[in-house]
Amino acid sequence: PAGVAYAAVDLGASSGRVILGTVAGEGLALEEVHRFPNRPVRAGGAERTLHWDILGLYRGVLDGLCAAATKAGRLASVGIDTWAVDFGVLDADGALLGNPVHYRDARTDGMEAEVAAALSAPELYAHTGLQHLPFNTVYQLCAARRSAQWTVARQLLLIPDLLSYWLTGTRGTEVTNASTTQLIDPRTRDWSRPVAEALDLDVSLFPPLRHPGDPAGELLPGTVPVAERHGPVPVTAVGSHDTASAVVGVPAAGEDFAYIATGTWSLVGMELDTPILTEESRRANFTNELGVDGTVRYLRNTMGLWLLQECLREWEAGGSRQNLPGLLGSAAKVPVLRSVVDAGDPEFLAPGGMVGRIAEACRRTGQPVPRDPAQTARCVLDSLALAHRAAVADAQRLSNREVRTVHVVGGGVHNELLCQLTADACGLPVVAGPAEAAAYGNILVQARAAGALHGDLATLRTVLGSALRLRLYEPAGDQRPWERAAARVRGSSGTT
Ligand code: LFR
Repeated sequence: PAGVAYAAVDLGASSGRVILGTVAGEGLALEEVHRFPNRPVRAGGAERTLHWDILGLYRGVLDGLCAAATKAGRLASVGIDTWAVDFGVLDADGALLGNPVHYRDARTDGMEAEVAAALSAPELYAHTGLQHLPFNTVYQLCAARRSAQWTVARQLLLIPDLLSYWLTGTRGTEVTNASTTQLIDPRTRDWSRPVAEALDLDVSLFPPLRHPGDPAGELLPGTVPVAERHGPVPVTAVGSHDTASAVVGVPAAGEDFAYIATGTWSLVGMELDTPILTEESRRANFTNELGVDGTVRYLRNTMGLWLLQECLREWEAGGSRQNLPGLLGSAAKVPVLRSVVDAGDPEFLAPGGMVGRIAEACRRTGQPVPRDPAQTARCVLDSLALAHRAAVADAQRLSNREVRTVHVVGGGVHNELLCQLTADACGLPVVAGPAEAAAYGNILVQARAAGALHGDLATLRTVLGSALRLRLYEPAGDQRPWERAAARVRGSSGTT
């Protein structure tokens, strides 16, 4: 294709993608060149730890970059974003010690108490502004330091930084993703020494911080041979937390918008200039993750399409595989808000037995128990819309800013029922798209670093506006059913 080409590596919890972005003038075109499954693996002795298959993922990255270089001719740069919080442990030779552990593994059980003994939850929040999630890196580190591997550990690399290290031989810690460790102070955007000291964690195990747009080395000779034909290929740091890149890829005009980055998770919130570290914000379980260009991603994690993915996996394993479009069609016919669960409840975090856990939550709260896949799917989607509503309302209240439009980006864009229910629940227009927001954000930051695009985030987003076909969902008028339904869920995730 004509124009300058950039490759975005975007790894989510269920699949990885390599996407080629071509910038010509002020225009931007994206093309997916490779997609591969991300299948966690449970292995080991008695513990049976849930791991990421990191070498399989790296293989997918290499194949994807090969496909991208073959297609583009010359790659101007490569950028990597993945899910957050997880890390690899390196020894003194720079070799990886074991497979990185999945954040859904049970090794963090009991770690909350250990951390709380050193630093109360309000203190931890006042320093880091991070939502309590049982898998935040601090809890994982408390578990990891008990392992035999830890005695020879010399360095920690977050997942995108680990892949970047293998591609380039250079090491750094990209700051948007570092902010999810719960070891960063969002005011200074640097490591929080008080937190590290209180928890006796050595933050110098992480290599120095780098920022979106910073150079992050060049592909090592021989890693992607076809890419080398035109000379060295730089790797550029992007918002390496996929959600940071996805927020850059929100095609918003102006400031009065909320975003919902949908996928395995629903990340619901607003883009702010400064963090909100109040006790009220902590109790509402809002997080202050760092965004690109000095922004703060003020948002709440809710469970997301994970709830449905797990049900689908279970039905398939039980021999009653569901076809997704058919299932969503049947779910659309189930009466709205028949039963709902709290999509923020950590009880839904671990894999396995999801259909039963959803049924049990309905039974416990005195609601009709879903009896078939359509009713279960509808319960999940209504529950997600309800969680979206609560988070959008809380974000406005806590930030004292009004939202006029809700942007839905990520995989959930393809789920029309979810988008419409979200508009209805929020009582606000929903603009859906792009599904590949993280790849868009990744490529916009690379292209700006290379000098092909200019300006702040708002300016970069205008490039998106012209490149995309977006879909608008107008809200149905009546908010009262959603208000009543909100009262039925326990609201451990914080509700209005
Ligand atoms: C989404 C995401 C979320 C993060 C979760 C775990 O892919 O990155 O932002 O909380 O995965 O890393």
